Amino acid sequence: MWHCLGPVNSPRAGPGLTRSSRLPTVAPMLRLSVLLLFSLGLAGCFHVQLNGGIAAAEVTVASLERPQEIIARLYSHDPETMVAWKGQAAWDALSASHKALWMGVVFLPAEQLREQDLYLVSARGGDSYDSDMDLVMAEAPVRIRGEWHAIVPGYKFGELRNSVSLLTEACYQWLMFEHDDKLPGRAQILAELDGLAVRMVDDINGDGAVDYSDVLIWNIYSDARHYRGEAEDLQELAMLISLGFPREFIVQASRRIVAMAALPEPPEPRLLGYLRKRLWN
Ligand SMILES: [Ca+2]
Repeated sequence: MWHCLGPVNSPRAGPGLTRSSRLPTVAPMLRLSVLLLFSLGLAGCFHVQLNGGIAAAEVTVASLERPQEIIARLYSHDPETMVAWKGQAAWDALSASHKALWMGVVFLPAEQLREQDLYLVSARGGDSYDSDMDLVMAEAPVRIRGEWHAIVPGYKFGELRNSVSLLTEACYQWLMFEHDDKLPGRAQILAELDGLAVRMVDDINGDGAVDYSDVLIWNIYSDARHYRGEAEDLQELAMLISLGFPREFIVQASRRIVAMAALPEPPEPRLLGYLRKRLWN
């Protein structure tokens, strides 16, 4: 039976600090099942997630240059669509953890997209069945009120697993803030996204380099420990999006996720509090 492990200390984590490794994390076998789930040979498989997967979220794809022109609009899987797709018996036969992992999965179409272009994938609303990330579906889901984003290069829609996550939202909001909502050209955007990735995550896909591909593939269930910042900051952004806070709060929390991850070493707890306060104001 799959189960959650307790907190695992990261080598970067100091005493009294809440590093991302202290998010609920999953056993190695479960990590394998996350990888398998998103590697079923189904290209364009994205996981829409905040703290855990978000079911029945409205997911739109638009050109990054013209975000108001929606190219595709879909909804992430919820229990109802899973039963309609797999059948009641097959759904009932799934373990609790596999049911939870299917929440938030969405297959985005690659046919209408150009590999060399950049796209904005936006997720809105939906239901959180596993906000405590214990991989047990809650009886009554929590309704999500806000929206979050991922900048996705066109060729990524042909890959097997990527996410619209807290980290993709942090990157999107960082870039939008830095450029006063007027994003530069494709090459500069990609270079800046790669630069943010180096600050924020490890080489998650194991290709020997850290770049934006590692942010896109980051899954809060299986890769929480690969975010270099504080679990507290991720959870704060998840809470603000869930409650539908105004964008200025989302921007502040996103910038803190990037900035705190960039610290070379965990600071003293008192300094950490000071930094948070400065970054907040
Ligand atoms: Ca990599």
